Amino acid sequence: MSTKPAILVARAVFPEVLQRLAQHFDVESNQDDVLYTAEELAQRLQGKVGVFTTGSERIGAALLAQCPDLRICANMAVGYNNFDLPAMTAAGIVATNTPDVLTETTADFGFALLMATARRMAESEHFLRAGLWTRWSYDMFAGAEVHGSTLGIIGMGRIGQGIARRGALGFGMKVIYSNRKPLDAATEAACQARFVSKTELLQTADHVVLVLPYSAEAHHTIGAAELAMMKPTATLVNIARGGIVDDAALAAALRNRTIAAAGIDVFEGEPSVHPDLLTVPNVVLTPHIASATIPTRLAMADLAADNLIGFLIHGKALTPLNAPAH
Ligand code: 8YV
Repeated sequence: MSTKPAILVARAVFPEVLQRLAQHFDVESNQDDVLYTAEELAQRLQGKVGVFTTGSERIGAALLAQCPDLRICANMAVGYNNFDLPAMTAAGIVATNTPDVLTETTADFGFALLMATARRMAESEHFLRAGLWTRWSYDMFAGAEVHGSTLGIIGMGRIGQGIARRGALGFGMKVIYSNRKPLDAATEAACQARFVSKTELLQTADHVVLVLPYSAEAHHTIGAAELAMMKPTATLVNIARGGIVDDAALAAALRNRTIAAAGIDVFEGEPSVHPDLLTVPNVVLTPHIASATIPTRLAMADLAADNLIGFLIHGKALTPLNAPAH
């Protein structure tokens, strides 16, 4: 019988990461990538001391009560709204995430989505593919200016700061941001960003980008009232989490031209997408891929693995989210 500690890797992952984990652990993996139900996850966690999760595995009090051996959940994501952190701390379970390794890649994507949205890339490509392009015209798919415009960032953490730097230094944008609290002066200066209220941001930004973590308070940060505050020429990008935007209200605002366009990578109830978003033309839709480059996904998987090895073998997680007492 193996003397190695037993862990579960709950989703398919890079084979080299599995091999590295197998040097330290007795690994049960899910390379078929069939999503576990809550019951199946609890059953597979019997006898396991650690679990490698992604955003699709919910870890809460009911599950933890069924898994007495579990000591650590390592999420392959910087966001951790799939974790009930207070319940994990109360149960003595260490939670970890993957900060830093995805910051620049995710900021690249946020900026790409902003540009695709402002310059109507998806809408015009659909037009071309449909064989509707018969001649040039002076205002065909005229979009919004990016360079020199006002960029409003809601949620100024690491990724928000990366988007601010791209906008200010690369595109000469005026950057404003709203956040729980202002950044320190040095960080503000590096991002060339100015702290404003959410209302001022919504009323004055030409492009609004959402990069805040999901929490109950952040639910529907952007709903009908907020969309109505935005300029009719403005665009909205959500690379944060589904639920931060009221997707039904957004679809209505896009249809009524309350705002000009949106770029959305994360959805309420994803992978389901609100059917109205699928029928409005002025939206760029992507399937939660902001961190999706192979080097970044590998770095995320490696960090999640290193958290399991660090804690279970060497007694210390690298990027813990909590510090349970036992
Ligand atoms: C992940 C993300 O790909 O890191 C995050 O918070 O949203 C993405 O980078 C996704 O959560 C899967 O774990």
